[in-house]
Amino acid sequence: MTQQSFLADKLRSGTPVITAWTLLSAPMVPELLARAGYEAVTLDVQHGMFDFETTVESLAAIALGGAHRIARIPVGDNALAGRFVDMGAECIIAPMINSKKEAEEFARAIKYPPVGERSWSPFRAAMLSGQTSDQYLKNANSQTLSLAMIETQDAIDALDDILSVPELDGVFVGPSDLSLSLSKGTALDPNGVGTATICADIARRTRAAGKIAGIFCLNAEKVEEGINQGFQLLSHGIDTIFLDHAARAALKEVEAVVASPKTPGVSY
Ligand code: 3PY
Ligand code: MG
Repeated sequence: MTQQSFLADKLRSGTPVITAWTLLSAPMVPELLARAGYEAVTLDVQHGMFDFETTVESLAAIALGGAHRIARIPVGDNALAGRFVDMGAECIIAPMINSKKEAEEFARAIKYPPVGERSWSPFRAAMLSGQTSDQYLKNANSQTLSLAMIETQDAIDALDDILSVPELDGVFVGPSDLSLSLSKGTALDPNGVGTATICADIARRTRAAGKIAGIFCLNAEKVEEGINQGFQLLSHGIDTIFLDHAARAALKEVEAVVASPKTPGVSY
């Protein structure tokens, strides 16, 4: 199977891409989200339940479902970033990048020389992208995206430096941690107006630097707002929240039917 399109090309062309976001580590969940029509699926290895094996299986399951493959690594785990791109992730999101040095170290871990120091053995990645090793080597640095999460006051203070790193493809905003950091731990306010204003400024500066801007969104309204602010990669919801909401709605529906049946019940 040859991969028809690449996330990097879509994002660089400016087209917004919406990614589902998954914490549950059963590979069928990301496949189901991909088959539901999400253009990309993000495996959250920072806060989710994934280990290396379930991440590997889930990357293949996303490909089977026809979506683009993204993984978020745990804080500072650049070695894992290298392993995930070897296993076929098209994009790595690195949390809590607070300085130019951290951005450089992260981005260089997933780019081949002379751009970075990625080590060679992309057997699975080449397979999933439908390329020979030679083709993969030729295309990997431009097709494999490094996005640094901006989610602290330190990151905002260092934003111009972070954006000046040539190996870095873009940033991804974490509004929850950002609001916590900006309020010195007193307010978790990912959807607040103050947080949105700062997010808009990050998008503007990132696009002006010629890089990709992404953001974590908890609902459709925030996705719309993010697109209007210039963000190109936008997450939508979380699988655990989807399941929780769907289960509650389904239970409410069945309880209403049981409480006032349209047809007389059978008595035994
Ligand atoms: C944040 O909002 O801080 C995130 O990292 C999203 O998961
Ligand atoms: Mg965060």
